[in-house]
Formats: sequence, C-alpha cells, structure tokens
Amino acid sequence: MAGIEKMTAGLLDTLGVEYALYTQGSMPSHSPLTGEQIAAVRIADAADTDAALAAAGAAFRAWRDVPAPRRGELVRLFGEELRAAKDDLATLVTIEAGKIPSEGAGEVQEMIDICDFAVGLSRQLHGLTIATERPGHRMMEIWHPLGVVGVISAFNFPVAVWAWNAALALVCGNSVVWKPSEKTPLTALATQAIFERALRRFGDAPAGLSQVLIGGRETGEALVDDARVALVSATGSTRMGRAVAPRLAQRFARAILELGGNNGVIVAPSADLDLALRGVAFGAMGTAGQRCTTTRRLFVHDSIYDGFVARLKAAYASVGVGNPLESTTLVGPLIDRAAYEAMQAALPAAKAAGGVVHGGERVGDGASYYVRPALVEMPGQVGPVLEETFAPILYVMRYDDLDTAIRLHNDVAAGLSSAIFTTDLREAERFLAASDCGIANVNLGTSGAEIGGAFGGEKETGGGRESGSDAWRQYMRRATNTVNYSDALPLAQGVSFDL
Ligand code: UN1
Repeated sequence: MAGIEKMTAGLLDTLGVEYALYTQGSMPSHSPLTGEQIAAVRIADAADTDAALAAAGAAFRAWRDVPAPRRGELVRLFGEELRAAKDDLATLVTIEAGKIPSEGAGEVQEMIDICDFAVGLSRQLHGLTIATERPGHRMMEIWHPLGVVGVISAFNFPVAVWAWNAALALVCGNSVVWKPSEKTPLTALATQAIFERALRRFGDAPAGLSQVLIGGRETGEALVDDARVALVSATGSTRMGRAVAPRLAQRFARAILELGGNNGVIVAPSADLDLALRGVAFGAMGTAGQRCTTTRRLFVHDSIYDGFVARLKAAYASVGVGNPLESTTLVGPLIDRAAYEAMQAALPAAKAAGGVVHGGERVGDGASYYVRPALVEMPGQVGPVLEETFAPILYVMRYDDLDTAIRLHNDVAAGLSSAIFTTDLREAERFLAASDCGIANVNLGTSGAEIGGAFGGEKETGGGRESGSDAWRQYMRRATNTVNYSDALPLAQGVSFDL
C-alpha cells in the first residue's frame, strides 16, 4: 500500500468505517493530493436505493412522533462525536478533497456549529398565533415534520453541506438519505460511522434515520424522482440544478438548490487596502478556487488600481502551492484532471477576449493537478468572466464610477456572494442596497460564511437557503389550525348559511 492509501485506511479504521465498504467495491476512489487510488468503494444499486428509501420512510414515521427536544439530543450527541473525531475527519477531508488542514478542520467545525445551532432550535420550532375575525375562535399555525429529506452534495464541501441539511432535518423530525459526490465517498462513509456512534448512545432512534447511498448520477436521479422523498437539497453546478429542478417541480416536491456562483468584490478608493488584500486573497485563492463562494471577479477603482493590483500579483506569485500535508501550502490541488482542463480552457479564452494572464500554470506533473492561481487583468466583463470556472482564476477589472461597478457586478447569471471594501458609509450602504446576491458583505471577503445566517443565493444560484436564520422552515410543513371554542358558528367573510 502506498503512503496516502495507508494513511487513509488508518483514518477510516480509527473513524470506525467497516473495512469491506472501502476495499471491496467497484468504484475506485482517488486522492487529489497525488492522484493515487486510495479505496474501492461499494456503490448502491437500484435495489439498495429502493430499500434505503423504504427504510427512510419508516424511520420518518417513527421519528416524527419523538418530541423535538429529544430529537435535538441525538444531534447534540452527534456534535460530541464530531468533536472527538474532528482531527481525523479533517485529515480525511484533506486527503479526499485536497483542502489545507486548517480548512479541513474548519469544515468539521462548521458541522459542529450547525449541530449546536440545531440543538437550540429543537426547542424553538415555533409557529404563530394569528388574530381571527371570528369571535370565540383561535387561529394558529403549527409546523410539522416533512418526510424523507434527500441530500445531494458536492466534492468541495464533502461533509459540512450535508451536516447543514441533516442537523436541521433531524431536529425537524425528518429522516435523511444522502448521496455524496462520487469524488468524496470516504468522508461520507466516515461521517456516517460517526453518526452511528451518536445513534448507539442515543439508544432508541429508528433504524434508517440517516443513510448514505454511494453512487453516481442514477442514484441522485432516484432521489429526485421518487415520490417518497419530500425534499431534495442539492448542491452543485447550475447545469445540475437545471436538470434537477424541473423533475422535482414535476412531482411538486420541494427543492433547496445551492448552485453556481460568480462572486464579485469591489475595492473602493477609501478601502483599507491591507484588509482588502487579505480578504481578496483568501476569497480567490483559498480552497484552490473551488468554493461556490470563491471570489471570481474583482472591480478595483482606477485611483488605487496600479498599487493594489501589483500587491495582489505579488501575493499570487508567492503563495505556497502544493501538497496540503506540507505546512507552507495555502493552495492545494484541483480535484481532478477535468477541473484542470476547464481552467486551461478558460485562460486562453480570457486572453482572446483581451485579458492579460498572470500565473495559472501547472505546478508539478503526474496524476495530480496543482496550479498556480491565475490573476487575469481584463479590459471588460466579457468572455469567460461571465461564467463560473471552478478553479482559482480571478478576473480583475478597473472602474471609475461606483454605480457602473455595481451594475457590472450584478450583470452575471449567478447571485450567490458579494462584497465591497470601503470605509465610506454611503458607498457601503449603496452596495448593500444594490447587490442582487443572497450574501453581501462589507470589508470581508465573499467566502467563509458562518452558519448562523441563511446561506444561499439568487438567480442561477438557485434561490435556496440553508443553515441558519429560519432555513429550518423548509424542512417542515406548515398547517394553519382554527379552533372554535364558542357555541356559535360564525362564518368568515360574513357569509350566512342558515338551514
Ligand atoms: C460551498 O462552497 O458549497 O461560505 C459552500 C463558505 C462556506 C460554505 C461554502 N461556509 O464559503
């Protein structure tokens, strides 16, 4: 066994994943760190999927009757188990998704955070009491568990995005079926093993409450098309969302769509440029440009452009690119060859559209794909700037008038995250009022949102909201109840119907 394969096997064993699940399957699994095969994972066939959905349905019918604070106890235990497993799961995230260790740890922390949030929420699943026009009546709304929740997640947040959905879905009284990315099955199996430890400590949860289905597109489609799945929360490309959304609509199922981003930052003349530099550098180069919240477009005011962009270029030229298990690395690998090819197609297209490319070249060779992040100075918002390429490419443009910059900022198909760096209160407020994204920040970058707020975006980002605020309501159904405690039967709208 080669180094990383052995390390992976050791971690999976410590995390409690059954040996046969990752050694005897037919789906090879590779680490982007070296490109080597690290496991062979069993995949679910149609019969497995059917059985999982049947079990999830039965689990839902039992779980919905468990009081919500007791359901919260399971999520509390899961959070404890995640704390205990944090280092190992984070290392596995590094091996499987290529994140640097602090981002791997951050991802597991995000899981822990949403567990804490969901535990508190389990005592606050509240509806309203509403004034009624009828005397002697009371009108109220009650939130009920929804059903089986399907989660389709992407490679770049292989465990946190599932946790945002699962923690809320579980306290809301639902069961969960998870189809992780084919690129990251091992972190999903490990998460399942951790969850099962929490289940054993909890004691009497129904079997099949949360399950993982490792598989490809057909498995995802099965979740999307099966009437037993009440809600599908899907994270991935806009192309994927375009395929999924109409199929869910066809059967009136609920959807939470978390799709592409083309996130922009404006650096205004009054900005604290040291802060802006760090915010843009992390937003654009962090996670090797593979977050849906990655900064992809930068609008810099004419008056500060030359100095600021020179500093940014220096950061791009010197940032540590390489194996994330080495301590100087800030930019790890691209997930695979296809990601590299997409990047290599975008750069000449940018050049053809008048761009000047700095960086972007491959670092090393072989079966892993490391690249120096690319900073591309563009004469305007044209060509590949209008699209999301899931790689570290930052398109930089000049502006001289804030309204024009804001108009260009909004003039793309996606609407996930956005930011302005300014110390001018009016500029900040103008930007917040005008940004058409689900997330708009002042003096911080586009990525790295915390779980307390609702996360998601508009337009081709899909409109879904996950994690904090009132995102929980999507995992429940609302019933409006009216109770008549009088001995008369007044009809609404003054209608009379006297027999
Ligand atoms: C994603 O890239 O799919 O705000 C999610 C962030 C993270 C989540 C990103 N909290 O960058």
